[in-house]
Amino acid sequence: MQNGTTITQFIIEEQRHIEDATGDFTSLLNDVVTACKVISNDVNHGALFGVLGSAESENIQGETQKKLDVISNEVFLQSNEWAGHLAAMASEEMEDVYPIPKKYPRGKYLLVFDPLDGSSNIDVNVSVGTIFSILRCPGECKAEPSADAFLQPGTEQVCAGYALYGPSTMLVLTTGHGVNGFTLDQNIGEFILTHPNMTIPADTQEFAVNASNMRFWEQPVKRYIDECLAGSDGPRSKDFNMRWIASMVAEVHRILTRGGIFMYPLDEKMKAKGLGGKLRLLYEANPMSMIIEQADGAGHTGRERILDIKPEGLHQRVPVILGSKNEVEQVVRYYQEEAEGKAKDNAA
Ligand code: AHM
Ligand code: MG
Repeated sequence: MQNGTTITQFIIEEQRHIEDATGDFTSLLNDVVTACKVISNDVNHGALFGVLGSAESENIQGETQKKLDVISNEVFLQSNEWAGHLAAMASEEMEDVYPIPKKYPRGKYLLVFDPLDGSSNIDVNVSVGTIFSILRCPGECKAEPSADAFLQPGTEQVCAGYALYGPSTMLVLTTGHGVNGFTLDQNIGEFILTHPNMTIPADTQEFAVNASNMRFWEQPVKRYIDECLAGSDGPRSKDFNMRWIASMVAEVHRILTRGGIFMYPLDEKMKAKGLGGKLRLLYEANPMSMIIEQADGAGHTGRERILDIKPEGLHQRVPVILGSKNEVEQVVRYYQEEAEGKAKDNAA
């Protein structure tokens, strides 16, 4: 087999064109990649390593943690705390910011991650993943950063990526210059560039949504899905296919590969609980939206572009509608039409 481009080589070559690059970012990404390899190994060995099942704890969201959620979180912290590139980390599995321990130097970046997304799938041996986002620490981060340092809109992300632990392990990455996918060669322990310049077709005939929530959906989402289900006899004049893996990384990866629309919209059940959505802005919606937009897709809540949201909390939840551009725009149009209709009714 011919030698491929390793992820390290790819990142170094990409960073070479950036003036003032110190090598810090390249080195940080290397540590993130190492963490993903370790998690991949744990996930692959599953029951053999005794890592399946629940831990006896809950995370900040009140969700029961899986053993692998806790292990993956630890792996990420340990891999990334020592090298001096980070000022702090934050994760789905920790209520507060994780400051870099005093024995290590503090750097200029912030790392925020969901160490094992879709972990309800882990015990049934279905794909899961890690999602991460890198931000610059605002100011010079002389003092220990608080949660406020992380509350930057998604447009400020320096890098976003995910690792997918599926039939093969993949890492998909953007630094704002397109999206590239790498496959882990288990024999040599390296991620090799296998999916250069990933792009999403603007049109699609495939949607992903948890349809068990249908009775709680807002009217624009109901309208969109009803029209998809009506198929070639309905207003869309084409038949749609449906997928739901309940693993956002696997879902986004499918969309990057063959197009589609993914939705976890706001619904009445969430509103009644005072929640802004199901998925978390900083370590799920933002990194995935950056990747999707960089691949020519779109990421929206129905009411605003996800990357424009000014975050208010570390674990803030938002509605997510992302994927093929024309389909996302169709849903957004339905939201606009509903808002205009309501405005007219109020004026009458
Ligand atoms: P998690 O971060 O607790 O794993 O939850 C996020 C996951 C997403 O990967 C997936 O899209 C969604 O939750 C599935 O939700 P549901 O169980 O309602 O289908
Ligand atoms: Mg998650």
